[in-house]
Amino acid sequence: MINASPRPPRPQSDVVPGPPTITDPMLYLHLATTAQRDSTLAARVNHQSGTLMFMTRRPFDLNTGLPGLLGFDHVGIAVPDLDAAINFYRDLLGLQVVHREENLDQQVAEAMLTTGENGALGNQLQLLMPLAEDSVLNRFLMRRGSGLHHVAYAVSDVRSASSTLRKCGVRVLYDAPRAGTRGSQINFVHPKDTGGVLLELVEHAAADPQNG
Ligand code: V0V
Ligand code: CO
Repeated sequence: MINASPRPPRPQSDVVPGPPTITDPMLYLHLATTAQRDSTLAARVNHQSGTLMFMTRRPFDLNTGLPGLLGFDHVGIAVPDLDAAINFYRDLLGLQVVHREENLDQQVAEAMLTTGENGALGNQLQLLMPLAEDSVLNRFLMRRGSGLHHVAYAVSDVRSASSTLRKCGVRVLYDAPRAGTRGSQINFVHPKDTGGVLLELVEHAAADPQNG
């Protein structure tokens, strides 16, 4: 029999604090079962991580998903040696480099690769190498080793998408979008609020030939 733990308070305002991690297994079980019963409960329980995710105070108001979401954009992979990683994907899969850039704001050197035929939106691999020891990417490599770093989604308006997601209670990292690849504007959602994968929002520059 599960102890009747107090129900979590419903978020009252648009600004919802970051998700607490549930360490009490009984509370976790209670929340999981309550969330299953009560479809209007503004909380979701991530069964894998035990993290309570306040996904939104009005999850069903969004209904059709994130307005302005255009599709997948790229998958980002953290690597310690960019040229070695490019050669690896070129030799193994025949991927082609369509763009290279150093982003000093993000402190990364990056290469965009595609399968060739359909080089546009949604079909790109972004290889990222840190440019500085104290960069977030180097911290990631030191802590977790090379591997999947983020999944990026193209949106028509990154400010509006960020604002909507913020209202849904996830931590959007920047108050204002920052410079991304090929003149795009980007923002991120914290991986601890998405089940473990850093989520990037990309609004492509209007002049970008790869834009759609
Ligand atoms: C950190 N963690 C991650 C993660 N980075 N988990 C999944 N995916 C990632 N990428 C985990 C980490 O293992 C810890 O979990 C926890 O989050 C906190 O780690 P931390 O070391 O304290 O975190 P920080 O200080 O490194 O910050 C993490 C965030 C940081 C996400 C806030 O990476 C960030 O600001 N990212 C946004 C900028 C960015 O990533 N730029 C590079 C891509 P445990 O171990 O405690 O469980 S630039 C790009 O994509 C561009 C330019 C583009 O596409 O145009
Ligand atoms: Co990216």
